[in-house]
Amino acid sequence: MELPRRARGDELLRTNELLGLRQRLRNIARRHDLTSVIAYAFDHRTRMLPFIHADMRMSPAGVRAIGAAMLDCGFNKTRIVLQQWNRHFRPSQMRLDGRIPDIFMVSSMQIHSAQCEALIRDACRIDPAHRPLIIAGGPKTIYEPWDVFSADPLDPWGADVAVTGEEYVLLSLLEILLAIRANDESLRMTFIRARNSGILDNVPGLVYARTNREGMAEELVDTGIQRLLGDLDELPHSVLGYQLLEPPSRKATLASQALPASRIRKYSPIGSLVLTLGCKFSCPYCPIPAYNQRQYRVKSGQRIAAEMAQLGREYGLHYFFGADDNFFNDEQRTLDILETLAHTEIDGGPLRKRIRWGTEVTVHDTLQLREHLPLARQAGIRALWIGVEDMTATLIKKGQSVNKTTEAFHLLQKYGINPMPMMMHHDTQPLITRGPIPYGLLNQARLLRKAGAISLQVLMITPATGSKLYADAFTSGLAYESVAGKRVEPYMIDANYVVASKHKQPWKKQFNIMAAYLYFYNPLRFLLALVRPKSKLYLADALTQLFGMWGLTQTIRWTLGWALRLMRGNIRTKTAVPASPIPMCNVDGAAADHALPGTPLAGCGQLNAKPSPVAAPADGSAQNRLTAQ
Ligand code: B12
Ligand code: SF4
Repeated sequence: MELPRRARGDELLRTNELLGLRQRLRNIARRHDLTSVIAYAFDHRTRMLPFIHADMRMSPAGVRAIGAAMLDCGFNKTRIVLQQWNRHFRPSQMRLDGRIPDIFMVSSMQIHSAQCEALIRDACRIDPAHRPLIIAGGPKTIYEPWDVFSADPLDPWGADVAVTGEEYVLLSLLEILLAIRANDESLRMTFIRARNSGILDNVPGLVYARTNREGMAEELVDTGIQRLLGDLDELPHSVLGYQLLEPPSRKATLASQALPASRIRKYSPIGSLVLTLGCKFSCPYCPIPAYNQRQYRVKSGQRIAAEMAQLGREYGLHYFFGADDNFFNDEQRTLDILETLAHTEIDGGPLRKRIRWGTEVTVHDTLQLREHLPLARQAGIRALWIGVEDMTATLIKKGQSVNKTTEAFHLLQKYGINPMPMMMHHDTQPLITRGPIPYGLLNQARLLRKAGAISLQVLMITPATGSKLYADAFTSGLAYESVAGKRVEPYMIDANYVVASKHKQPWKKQFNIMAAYLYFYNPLRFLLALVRPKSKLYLADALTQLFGMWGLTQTIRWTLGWALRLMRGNIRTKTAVPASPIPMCNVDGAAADHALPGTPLAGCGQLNAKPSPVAAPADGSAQNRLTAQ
């Protein structure tokens, strides 16, 4: 089920709305000496192909963006902790500026939910009188905000609030809280007063709990779908987030200083950058168009050039990855960015000589832009990840075909850009086929390699939260509950595991993925890549082979056991959509925008429904009252 769309014409923030909010907060921030920690949840069991290097060596843009927004608004006592680098970090032991932080934020993808929950649980061990305000956000929370609240009275834990949106939502929440915060009051206490008064209901993009006397979430209030930032030039500069990274360590606590600028390149040599967001296609298994409210959002060429140049100057970063959904989506806007990057001069030389970058595009748009591909290369692009999915377009039609894909790959290779195909394996695709139509997975891997691919991504089609096909995958008996006694856990929903299939022998699908990778990444091909490389970039092909072989060992290590379980059978499928067990409603007591089918609504909106005016903070007893919330 996709996220609902806001009323037409009301999807985006007004021009300069984020700029205004940032300015207002800067004026308020001086009066509040806030400390905050932002953690990126990461489950190390997900370390395998196709992203075995990037997962550790590219610090995620989401937490950096949130950190940048905090710093930009004047909250400079902020630290970003990546579980990739700090797997023993314990929020219950964190101290920043010698004290327990005022705010603890967690960002998570769906596959890292177990770690997200563990982090929140650990933060909840802090005595309620000193507990930070706990805010959850990121791709998991955007689609399943209820999952950061406990439904079990015998096992209470949970975030105070889930943010289902971006920077603007978080900053709006902070603006409201700081406007009513009393001098000595903890921010969590301020939040509870604000929540109970109903003033948060005017901020679309939040989900908070109405609690009983024991502090248990009895119902969740969803303030609705966020308004999106249309002009991405209004975002705080990406250089800021890097200043806040916690140095890698094995400790549970935080270091006294953030990672120095001189060491950033060592740990995060690839800089992921938001350039554009959104996509014009409508693939039924993809949540991206609906999340973006069918809008296409962009940064200007000048802004992108300025960010890349400054990241190079300050941290020595030269390799970038655009966090785009489909960078070639809009011809005019793409050309604006490419022209600017190709012609910008910095420090007396062309920027394009100092930067190398890649991003995601489609076959269709690559061919549309065929005459501009030399410009793309001139602008520093050296690799493009292309959603080929299935070359024969049996799974999905988005303008690709065997000939078109081959043509697009040849063109890219000709102009010195590495085509990096992303394939989707599905129930009806065999491993290998004979005959004129290259329907089999290996047939396609072979064609793609011949056409110039130096890397390969093969994922099993898996229900994605927020996509059109999501709910149906559960009600139709496609999604597995458990296999041979082992439950499907969140870390396994990364499309590397076969966890949703109607195939009679699903283990074959699991082995097919391994076989395709083994076909593509192997010692023989490594040797060939040394003497007859596919890439014009020196050693790029051979090095990718080495990474691929290493990644494949990890893929086999993690998924072989699952394949064997699939062979044993005893597959139990899910019967219902994984919806919130806690009743959810919108601010008027009607069905919530983020609720999935099956979410209880009965009685929702009755509890504490009558907002109390913003109660004045109880002076001395304010902290004590917290224990009862
Ligand atoms: C770049 C990228 C990657 C990179 C890098 C990830 C990284 N470490 O940076 C790589 C290639 C490694 C990658 C891998 C995968 N990815 Co990926 N990736 C992306 C992509 C294209 C951009 C991410 C990004 O940087 N966005 C820009 C930032 C600014 O946006 P953001 O992270 O969403 O953060 C914003 C908000 O969410 C919010 N926010 C975020 N955190 C928090 C926290 C708080 C407290 C608050 C208030 C707000 C907040 O504010 C932020 C600023 O606007 C997104 C799609 C997209 N356009 O977002 C998919 C995406 C994140 N990936 C996705 C997936 C599924 C994967 C893989 C599982 C794919 C696979 N099968 O292998 C793997 C996982 C690997 C792993 N072990 O973690 C999904 C996640 C779906 C979900 N619901 O969790 C996404 C959303 C794509 C999709 N299908 O919609 N990915
Ligand atoms: S082309 Fe890619 S980003 Fe666009 S809808 Fe399809 S899968 Fe999603």
